[in-house]
Amino acid sequence: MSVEVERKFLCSEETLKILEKIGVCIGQREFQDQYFDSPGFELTLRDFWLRKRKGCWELKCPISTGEPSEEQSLAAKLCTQYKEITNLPEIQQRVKKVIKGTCGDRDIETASLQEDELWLSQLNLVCFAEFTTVRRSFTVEEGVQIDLDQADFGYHVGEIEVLIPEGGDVHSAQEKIRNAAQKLGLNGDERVEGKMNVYLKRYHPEHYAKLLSAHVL
Ligand code: V4E
Repeated sequence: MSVEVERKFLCSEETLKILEKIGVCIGQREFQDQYFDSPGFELTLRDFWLRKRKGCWELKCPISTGEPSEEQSLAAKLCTQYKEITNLPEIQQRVKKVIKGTCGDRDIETASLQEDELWLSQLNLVCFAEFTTVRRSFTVEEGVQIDLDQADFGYHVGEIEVLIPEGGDVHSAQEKIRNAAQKLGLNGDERVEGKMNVYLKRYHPEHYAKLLSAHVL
């Protein structure tokens, strides 16, 4: 299990030029994401994000990093960190725990052996967002990846990402991200919206409003 620490940024022409100069392009790929939740948004209102991408399941779970120190506070404010679970039975158990009591009588371990539709319907999960992304990836130093995403609903966003093991040093990951951002000439001090923020605001404003009220987005 790993923890993804990342900072999003808006990639100007200038930033792209710097990235193409100092970064190493490690490829381009296209993928479709489908996100799932219960009709009452029990997962996303708790900041859990269940996704299927290229046939693989992933659950992003919130982690607490405690109070940031004074000097780290801006780096911390600009970054998000989520634990990523990719093992399907573990995802099912975790989801079941989060949405307690809504999964009926059947055993989820049995469900894990069945088609996706079965466990999704047992847990009353439906797809609430579906979009395709073209992603160009770069590295600027070992362990720091930069993704430039172009979503099919017309939103472009960049991400600086560091993966650490669970329980690893989140603050040093934030520091690496801060250094990479400096190299790219990024000096904004506001959080940049992710693809999901823009998607929900545009296509599911009620869901978006609930997440804003719950301080998830
Ligand atoms: C965690 C999260 C969501 C799930 C999608 O996460 P994100 O990293 O934006 O997507 P993507 O495609 O880059 O995934 P990757 O390929 O890196 O695994 S949707 C909303 N959140 C929460 C969230 C937040 N509160 N604030 C910001 C700036 N981003 C995400």
